[in-house]
Amino acid sequence: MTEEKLLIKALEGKTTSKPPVWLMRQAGRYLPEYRATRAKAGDFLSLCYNSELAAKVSLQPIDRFNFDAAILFADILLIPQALGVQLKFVEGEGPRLSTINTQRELNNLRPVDEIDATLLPVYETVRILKSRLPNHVALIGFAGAPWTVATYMIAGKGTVDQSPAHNLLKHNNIVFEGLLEKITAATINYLLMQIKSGAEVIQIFDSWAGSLNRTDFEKYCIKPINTIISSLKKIYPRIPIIVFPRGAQQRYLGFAKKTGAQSVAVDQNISLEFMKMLQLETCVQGNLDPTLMVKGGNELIDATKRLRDEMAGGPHIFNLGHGITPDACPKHVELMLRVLRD
Ligand code: 1CP
Repeated sequence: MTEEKLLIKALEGKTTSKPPVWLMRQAGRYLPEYRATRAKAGDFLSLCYNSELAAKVSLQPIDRFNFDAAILFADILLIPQALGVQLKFVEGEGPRLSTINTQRELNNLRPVDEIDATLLPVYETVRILKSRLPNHVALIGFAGAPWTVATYMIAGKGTVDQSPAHNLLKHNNIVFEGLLEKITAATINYLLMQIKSGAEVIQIFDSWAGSLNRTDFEKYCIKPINTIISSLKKIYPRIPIIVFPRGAQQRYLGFAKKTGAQSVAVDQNISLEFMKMLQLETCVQGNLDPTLMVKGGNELIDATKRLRDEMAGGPHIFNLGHGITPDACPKHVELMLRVLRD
C-alpha cells in the first residue's frame, strides 16, 4: 500500500503530526535556478508554454527544499490568452492585455471548446510533473477565480482597486456577467483537463476577492467558484480543492461550506485566533507574512513556531499569506523548514 501524502491527509480534514508545507509562488524569481531557466526560455510566457522547462522550474523548489507539494508552473492569465485575448508581460511592469468592455468584444472571444488548442502544453507539463515527482509530493493544479481573471481582462492590466471591473459590473452588468460566465466555463474545462492529466489537488486563486462588497462577494466570488467546484466534483468527486479568496476578512467563515472547498487559504492579515475558529469548519492554509522571507532571523523563527503550534490541533497546511516575493532569501526558506521539521 502506498503511504498517503501529507497534503492529501490534511485536505481530508485529518490532523497531521507536522503540517504539510509549500509556498505560493515557490517557483519564481527568488531562486537563481529559476532565473537561469527563464533566461533560457526567453521570456515568461515562452516558459509557461515550454512543457519541459515549465516542469523543470516546478521541480526546482522540490529538489532544493523538499516541499510537500509542487504547483504546476503556469499563470492565471493563460485562460484569457486561450480565449483570444492579446497578452504580454512587460518587464518590470507586469501583464498587458487587450480589453473586454463591450458585448462585441465579448462575442469575439473564442468558444470554450477551442481553448485546449492553446493550453495543450500546460496539460503536458502536468503529465511530465506527475511522472517525475517523488511519491510523497502532491501535485497542485490551479486557475484564477473568474472575478480575479475578469479584473485583468476588463482593465487590461493589474490595478490597485479593480475599479474598471467594478465600473463594468455597475454600468454594463450584462457584459460583465457574460464575461464571468465565459471565464467560468473555460476554467471548468481547463481544470478538468489538468486533473485528467494528473493534478491531485486544485487551488483557485481569487486574489482580488477582498474588493467585492458583501452582495457582490456572494454573486461574483462564491457563486462562480461554487459552480466550478460542483462541476469538477461531478466528474472527480474526490478531488480536493483549496480556495484563496484573498482579503475576504470575516467572510472566510462559512466560505468552505458555501463553495464546496476542502480548504480555505487565508492572507497574513488574519489573526491566529480567527484561523483557529476557521479551522473548526475546514482545513486552513496559510498565513505566514511573506516579508518574513525577506527579513529572516528570530522574527521568522518565532512566527513559524507560533503559527505551527497554534494550528497544531486541527488540519493545517503551512504556507504564506500571499506569494513569496522576488527579494526573498532561499536561506530563510530553509530556516523556516528546519523549524517546522525538527
Ligand atoms: O518570471 C517572471 O518575471 C514572472 C513572474 C511570474 C511568475 C513566476 C508571474 C507573472 N506569474 C508566475 C507564475 C504563477 N502565477 C504561478 C505558478 C507558480 C507558483 O506558484 O510557484 C501561479 C500560481 C500564479 C498565479 C497568479 N498570477 C496570480 C494569483 C496569485 C497571486 O499572486 O495573487 C495572479 C494575480 C497572477 C497574475 C500575474 N502573473 C505575473 C504577475 C507579475 C502577475 C500580477 C500582475 C499584477 O497584478 O500586477
